Amino acid sequence: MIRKPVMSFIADRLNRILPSQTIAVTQKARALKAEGRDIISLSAGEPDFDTPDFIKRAAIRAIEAGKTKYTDVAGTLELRKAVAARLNADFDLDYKAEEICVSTGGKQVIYNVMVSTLNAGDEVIIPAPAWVSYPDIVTLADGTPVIVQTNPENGFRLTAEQLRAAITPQTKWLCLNSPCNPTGAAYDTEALKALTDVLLDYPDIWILTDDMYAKLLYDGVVAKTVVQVEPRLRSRTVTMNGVSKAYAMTGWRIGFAAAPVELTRQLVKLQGQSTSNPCSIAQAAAQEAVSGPQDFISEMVAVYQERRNLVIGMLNDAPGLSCALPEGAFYAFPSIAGVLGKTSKGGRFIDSDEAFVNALLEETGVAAVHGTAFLTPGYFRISYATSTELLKEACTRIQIFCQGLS
Ligand code: AKG
Repeated sequence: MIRKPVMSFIADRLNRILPSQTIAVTQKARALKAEGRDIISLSAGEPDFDTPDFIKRAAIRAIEAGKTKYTDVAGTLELRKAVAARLNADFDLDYKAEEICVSTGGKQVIYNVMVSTLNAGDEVIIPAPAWVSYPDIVTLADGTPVIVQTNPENGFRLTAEQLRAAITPQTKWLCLNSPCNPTGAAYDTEALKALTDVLLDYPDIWILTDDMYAKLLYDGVVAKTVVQVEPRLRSRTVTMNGVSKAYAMTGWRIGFAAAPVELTRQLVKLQGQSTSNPCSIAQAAAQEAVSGPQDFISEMVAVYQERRNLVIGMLNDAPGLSCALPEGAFYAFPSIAGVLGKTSKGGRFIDSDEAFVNALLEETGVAAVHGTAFLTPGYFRISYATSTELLKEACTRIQIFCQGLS
């Protein structure tokens, strides 16, 4: 679908996509705060923890050692080896350095993958709720996103039946994200095996598994990744991960792909003609992150788990909202079914999730992202990667807002 052109000079491919909604809401919240409004932003998927000092020091050492020049387009050999070792330690995966491509964040990994492989008409299956950027990146790359709505009754996990029904001769990729942004749903071995069994029947379909939140799991839940569960899919899987969320390094922009060498070479070719290598200093920091001490991650996870419990409890106490307990990531994705059709104290009619988050922002200063941005109307997403104090205050405001609806 071509949206109304913003400017006739602009290419159709850009008119087909929207600005990133997570970024748009975050920027709006930032602008309101700058105007002096009392805003609590729960919109961005960004850890409030600072990047650990030992990682920062590695970046400072890199600058001082003059590591300020171009690196290999795919990332330094040292970082690619360190990434391979981390994937081995965490998921039992066996990749060589030439099968790793480091990019400027996970987003560039997905972009590289889609632009390198999609022709017009190729379909990409995306289970929804889904992270805002998947469909737009697919569209930008001339592909067709095929959205499959998962059900809350299945914990928002794609089932084998749903996957089989979505497959057509045009299907080129399945995009999986576990734990999922925005629902926090994670696939255990059984849930993943059900999907990989279907994929074994379709040898032309590739799998992009976005494991960005795989270290952020609660209550002892263990999530697996595709190749770990079904090594026969290794030759057609891209395992995507990065340092943004698990190491509190969003601004450093380092993501990576582990993929068969033939595809990796194409990702590198594209990257060499677009951004060249990711930042050399950020690469040095990422190398320290993935190969240095990992114990701070479990400390962060323990804090996220406490916050999750607090937030889910408070949201479920807000009249008209209901929210399942997420297994991973740092998002809550409550349903607003019980408040649709009501009017806020400020006189705003809540006829959609977008109307809900707009009214919430205007009347309480709490910024959240509407479910439609994640392809699932009737919900909204809040990030609980924010201080416990602010979360309490934000959830109290949400409760008061919902109590005031009539
Ligand atoms: C999110 O908020 O969902 C993120 O992953 C970070 C911002 C972005 O969408 O790139």
